[in-house]
Amino acid sequence: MEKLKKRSWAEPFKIKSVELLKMTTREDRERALEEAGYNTFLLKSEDVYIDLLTDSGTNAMSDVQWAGLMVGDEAYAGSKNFYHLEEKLHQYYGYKYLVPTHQGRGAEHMLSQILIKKGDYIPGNMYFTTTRLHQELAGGTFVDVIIDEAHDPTNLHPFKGNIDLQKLESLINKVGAKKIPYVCIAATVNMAGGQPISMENLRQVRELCSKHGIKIFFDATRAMENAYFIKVREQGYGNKSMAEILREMCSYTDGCTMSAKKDLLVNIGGFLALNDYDIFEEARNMVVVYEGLHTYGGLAGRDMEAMALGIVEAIQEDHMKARIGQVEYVGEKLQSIGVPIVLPVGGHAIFLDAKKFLPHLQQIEFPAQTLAAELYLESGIRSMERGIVSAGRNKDTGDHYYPKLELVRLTFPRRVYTQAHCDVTAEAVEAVYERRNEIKGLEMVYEPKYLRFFQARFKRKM
Ligand code: PLI
Repeated sequence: MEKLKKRSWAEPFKIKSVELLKMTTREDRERALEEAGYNTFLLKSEDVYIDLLTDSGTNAMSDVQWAGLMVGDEAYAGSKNFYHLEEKLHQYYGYKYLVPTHQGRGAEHMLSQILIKKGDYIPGNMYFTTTRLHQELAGGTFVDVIIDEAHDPTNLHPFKGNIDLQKLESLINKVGAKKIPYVCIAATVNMAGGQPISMENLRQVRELCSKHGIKIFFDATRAMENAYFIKVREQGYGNKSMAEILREMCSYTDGCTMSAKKDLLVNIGGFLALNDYDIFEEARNMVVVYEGLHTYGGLAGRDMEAMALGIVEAIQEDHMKARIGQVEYVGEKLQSIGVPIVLPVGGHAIFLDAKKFLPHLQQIEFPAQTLAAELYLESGIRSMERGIVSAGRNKDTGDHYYPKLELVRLTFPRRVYTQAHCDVTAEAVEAVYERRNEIKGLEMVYEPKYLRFFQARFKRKM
């Protein structure tokens, strides 16, 4: 008898409830795609088989979190769930003050409005769509100071989310520290392919910023995934717990914005966390205008309870091993059949390199948008464009940004899909890859003013 040589691991949960999926035909999908203007954001969810659009708010909550909904304290003011969430924030992230928000961009809005003045610069490790827009709406200019390796899909640097200290320092020398209200550090870096930042780099950025009196705000949306990468990749952290690593990461920053819809295993929610009392005071004033009272910030008590419980579940190492392990599993499959993807495989998603996948298309023919549409047509799998459409236009010149990375993101919701779904996904990508030479590009026929990727419409080029 042949021996099984390897010891596998599996998810640290079992399935208690399932949601049935609708299967569609190619004709159904052709019709749905046309109606959606070749934009996967505009598809109806019921027309989707495996939904890899995003890991945002699409997580499966545990039975304990669902039970937590029943102990939601829906008082207008002073809900006990707010205090529970505050306790978990102190315990795991270490920040002093909490302002809940309906989701991440609510926190980004307040932070940007409070700290950014017209003419300011906000350096960051690659842009994120909503983060940069809020910085710009507040009168600031985002400056990308991520290391060059992050823009190269094949570079195997283990921490492609790192900040290039020389780029940061020359910006400080050029515009002056007074024009830089804060450095915005994302962990992991979504647009770079879910790439982590190292602890060493965080520490160095802290030193540099402290020297110039510049604050650091953390986009902690996927910081726990980043903590896992530090644990498995960075020297000296292998024996530290995820909780210790997360606390140390946060200790180099002055506060964070959080979209709890990712790491924290909930369907809605976010917060702004701060150490500075004066900024907190401003945010606490502002939140009542835009989100809701400072003890609920646009959330129901039950949402805050699910989030508090989610923090504790998400920080578990076995959870993170399975979460990131699933993404790596798909990455290995695609690599083995030669499909071009961003390497190393990131925390939350596989990113197909659309420039290499469809080299016959110009960037202005929207290769990533095209590829996302083709994958849906092939299989009912929904993915997301992360290229020229997402990058938008330069606010001063009105020209398209032409990002080096032209990617399609296959994003894995936490605790939702099985290994068989992963196999089906890899096979569908392979089928599109085999007919890649016949694929034609798209033309944009409707372009919204803000965050155009959500609602833009396209048609096939003849
Ligand atoms: O979607 P929000 O407003 O809860 O969060 C905005 C947001 C902020 N930072 C980062 C790194 C994000 O990834 C993020 C949202 N991301 C989405 C929706 C995504 O699909 O990746």
